[in-house]
Amino acid sequence: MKLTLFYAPNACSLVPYVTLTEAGADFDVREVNTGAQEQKTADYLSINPKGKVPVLVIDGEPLTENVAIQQFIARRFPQARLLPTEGLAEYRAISLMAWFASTVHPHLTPHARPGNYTDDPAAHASVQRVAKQALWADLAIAEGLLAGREWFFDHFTAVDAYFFWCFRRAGQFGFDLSEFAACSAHFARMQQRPSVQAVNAYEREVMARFAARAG
Ligand SMILES: N[C@@H](CCC(=O)N[C@@H](CS)C(=O)NCC(=O)O)C(=O)O
Repeated sequence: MKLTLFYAPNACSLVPYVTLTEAGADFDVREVNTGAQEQKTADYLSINPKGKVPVLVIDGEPLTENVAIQQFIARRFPQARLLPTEGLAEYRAISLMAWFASTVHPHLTPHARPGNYTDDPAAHASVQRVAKQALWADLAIAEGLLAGREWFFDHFTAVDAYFFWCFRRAGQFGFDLSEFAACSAHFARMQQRPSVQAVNAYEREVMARFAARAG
């Protein structure tokens, strides 16, 4: 099986990068420079008409949406135990990932791209203020779920990889996240994992390549 991940630095394509690495999967990476709008080119849109990363191309067939990609990886590499498979836990894992995708992620994007939410530049600060309040409510829920636990389930899963990206992205906007002690401890635990160290190093390389190309 040939796997190719379309990946952009800082973006949520980090999620399947970490999960594929945790799975021990053999995969290629195609770097997408979203700063240069490569995701909106005709070539890219022919792979993903949504013009977003990630895409995981599986034997030539594109699969989009982190919720689906994470489940694909977990089922394809069962020995890595990347999602619970028993009882309600299986569905609670999907429920959490759906929440990250449908709610938490949209409360992050306005801090990078307020223009996606209003065509009035004077309203950017207001959009960001409201998104931050909503993000804080999300993080308070995650804090409750992680309190006293190492991982969302009884061992590391793809859900942890996904939440790691959400929390990392929030930190990249310069927010002080220290009040979320359990989330911060989860983040620190994730930073120790070789998969995360690999993606951090790879991200630095890609960003340096893009910067060199931009001159
Ligand atoms: N619902 C999608 C979200 C994908 C998404 O929004 N990706 C962002 C990066 S985090 C992107 O490609 N943005 C580029 C753009 O909007 O032009 C998923 O979970 O896979």
